[in-house]
Amino acid sequence: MIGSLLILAMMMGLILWPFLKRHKPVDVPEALWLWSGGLAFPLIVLTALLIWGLPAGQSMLAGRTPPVATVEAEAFQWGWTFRYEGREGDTSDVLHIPAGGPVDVAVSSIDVIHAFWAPRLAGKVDAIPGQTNILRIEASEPGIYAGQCAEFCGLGHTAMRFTVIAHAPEAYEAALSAALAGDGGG
Ligand SMILES: [Cu+2]
Repeated sequence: MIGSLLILAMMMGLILWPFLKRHKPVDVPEALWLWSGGLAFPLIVLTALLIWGLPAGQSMLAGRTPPVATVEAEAFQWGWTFRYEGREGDTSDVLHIPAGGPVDVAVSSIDVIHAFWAPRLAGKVDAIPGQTNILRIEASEPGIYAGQCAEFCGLGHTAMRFTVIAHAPEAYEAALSAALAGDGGG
């Protein structure tokens, strides 16, 4: 954010430069503009972003530390079915996780491409038919977090929301059992 604001300010400065300067314009050789502004500058900026971005992206994927829970998120037109490792049944449009540790979500789809996205818990990952993508999410505090399909998937796309409920770790198993038993899969 700060970097892009600095670049924006620099570009605005360059645009304003000819209007503010009353004296004879400085003749900058074209080759200098081309090599510095067109090649060197973007190369430095993009390399810096890549160095920062690769580990940031990697941390979204299942890491080396074992997760505290593993769940499945199956997308369909237009909703979500969540299943839990070692448990019978499922929940619809509400995902229960323990707070305070990484949770691996195995994301897939039964029809078209969707995307799993709970903005406050992680980045987004595509839900692709015939393929399972693992996304690591984490809620530092117990609470209710909003989720949304993030890939246009048809007329019901905008309403394809879900909720992630993060429970205190000691209350998780009981809360999950209640949710799985509660409404027979709803
Ligand atoms: Cu969608």
